[in-house]
Amino acid sequence: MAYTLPPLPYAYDALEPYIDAETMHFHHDKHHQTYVNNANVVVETLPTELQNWDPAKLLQNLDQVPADKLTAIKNNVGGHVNHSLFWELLQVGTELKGELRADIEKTFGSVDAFKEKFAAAAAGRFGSGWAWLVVQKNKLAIVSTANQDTPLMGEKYAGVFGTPILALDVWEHAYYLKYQNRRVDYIGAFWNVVNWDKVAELYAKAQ
Ligand code: MN3
Repeated sequence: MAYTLPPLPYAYDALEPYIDAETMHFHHDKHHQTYVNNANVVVETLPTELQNWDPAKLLQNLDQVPADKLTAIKNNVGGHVNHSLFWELLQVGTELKGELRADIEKTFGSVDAFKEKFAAAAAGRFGSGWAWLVVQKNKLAIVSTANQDTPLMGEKYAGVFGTPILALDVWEHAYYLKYQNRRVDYIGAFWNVVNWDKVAELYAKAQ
């Protein structure tokens, strides 16, 4: 059961001017497609049962993956799952509200304090990786991972755990065309394109 590249759930220019259409074309059509292609090459070499699993389930059960395939699975299945989630988390014009807003205020002190802490995790991730808002045992937490690791992989493999409900890709390929080396500006712009409706949906599911 080969993985396929999911189409973007909106037009390439839907996130302008915060994330430009050219970046979205390269990021989705080239980078994500490459993760899908490379994931399919390595998944084909796994035991048949694992080949039929949902890719997220595979990342949650890395103990089952043969050691010599582990890095390729983490990088490429991780890349596929992370980007598939990331596209869905972006949209202009939604609002943080309801239970999720209340929990963010309770956990981090205020929405601004939450954004500051998340931005610091994203800016402080050395090299390539991701910043995450996760649900850990019914509590919100901010974590970051290297490369294409995801909290879904668990502490043993990603250094952190939890169910992702918000993600920010801080690989240079996510921002370099528009922002060059200014990762902090990209992170600032990100708050204009967070799909809070999707975050709230994932938050409800993760309880
Ligand atoms: Mn990326």
